[in-house]
Amino acid sequence: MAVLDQLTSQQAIDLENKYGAHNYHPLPVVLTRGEGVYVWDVEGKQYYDFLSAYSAVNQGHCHPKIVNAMVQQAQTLTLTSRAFYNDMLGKYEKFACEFFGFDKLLPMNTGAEAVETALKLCRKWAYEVKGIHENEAEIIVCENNFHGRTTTIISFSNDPVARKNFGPYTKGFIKIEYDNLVALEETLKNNPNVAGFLVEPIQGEAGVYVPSEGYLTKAKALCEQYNVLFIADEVQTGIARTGRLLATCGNCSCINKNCSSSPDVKPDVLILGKAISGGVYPVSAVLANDSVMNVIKPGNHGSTFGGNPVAAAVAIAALEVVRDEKLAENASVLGELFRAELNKYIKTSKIVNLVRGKGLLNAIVINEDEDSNTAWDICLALRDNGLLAKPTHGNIIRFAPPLVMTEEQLLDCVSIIIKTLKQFEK
Ligand code: IF1
Repeated sequence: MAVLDQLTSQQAIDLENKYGAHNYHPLPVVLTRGEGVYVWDVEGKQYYDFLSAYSAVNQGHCHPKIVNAMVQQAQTLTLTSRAFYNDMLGKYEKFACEFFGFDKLLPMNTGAEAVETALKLCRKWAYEVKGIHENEAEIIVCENNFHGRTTTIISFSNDPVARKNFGPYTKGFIKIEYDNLVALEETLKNNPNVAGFLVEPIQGEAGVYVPSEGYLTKAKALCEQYNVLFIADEVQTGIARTGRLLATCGNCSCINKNCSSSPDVKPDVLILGKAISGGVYPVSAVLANDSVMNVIKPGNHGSTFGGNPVAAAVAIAALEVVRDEKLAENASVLGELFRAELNKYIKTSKIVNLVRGKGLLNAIVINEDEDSNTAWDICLALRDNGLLAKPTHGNIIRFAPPLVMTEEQLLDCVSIIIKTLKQFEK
């Protein structure tokens, strides 16, 4: 079989099965092309993408402006390493710092690397600024978190599938219940060695859990009171997905002047990935102000590819698209519409219990056990009806379309979803 031969879906699946490590269980659909909110499989069938590569493709597939920035830069200079300067990185750092309202940015490639970077930054700050004794810093994390796949990150996961038999685990983390301010305050009060609180503004993998109103604001205030860094993992929630530039973004100094949230929840450390590149290239970043970021000195941390000129050009273009196409506003409006339409259906449904989420990060909860196959079977039927989504747990389906969707397309998707759910009503 020549590399350029067009494979059938089954051939592509067989190849992955035989030659690829079995670290995923993909929905059986083989995609070959994407444009905006649509993807096509190798047999030519068109689908709405309702996953957006886990919220990486917020700007839509193959956005011409972002792809063009990548191609132009790829033809000019791709990689210098940080051993030398390049003429794109500084431009990007300035752009992103002004965009999100921080003093400095540290560039990495994947979300997990950016989380690792934030953890290292937090520990170093604890020893050199806060004055915690070396090797004694603790970082508070939440139950059911998802922050990536590295050895340290899975050390504080409580998903047995992600964690079992990968020990010994990294120490220095205290796990508390998500959305529980009492637990946070108790932990802060009883542990003078706490350096940071790492939190997802909405828990994605856990099943799109939106915390109570005011949780993030109060958690941030508690962190300030105890001189602890509030570290927001916005890898999935960030960059317009939840209807604002950031899910933690209140009246901060960022460019999104239309934020509707009243209180200011500005993280001390902001972690971004996925959509910062519109899904065309692995780009991630940690942002912080000088008082924190300046603990990092030459040689302390880095990456061959982090901050490369292609990543920089791509990220500037991807953020410009978010701003110019008003994706946060669109996500907010379409998200309200999506939940309203599904709520109408749910009133009379026996199979769906509820829809929850913010902006265009939503999930429906199926009236079944966690270990049932119903969510998977619904996703197969959605696929057959022209819409791609993925279950998280056996009874939850995540819905996260690209944010460039129009109202007409969204209503079309709602009708596909409802038509499909009807097939499962008992
Ligand atoms: C997988 C979920 C999404 C993330 C948050 C860091 C990272 C992620 C909040 C790491 C990554 C992904 C990775 C993907 C599945 C996935 C996921 F289902 F697990 F929850 F998005 F919904 N922080 N999330 O969500 O970023 O290193 O992957 O670039 O690992 O299978 P990464």
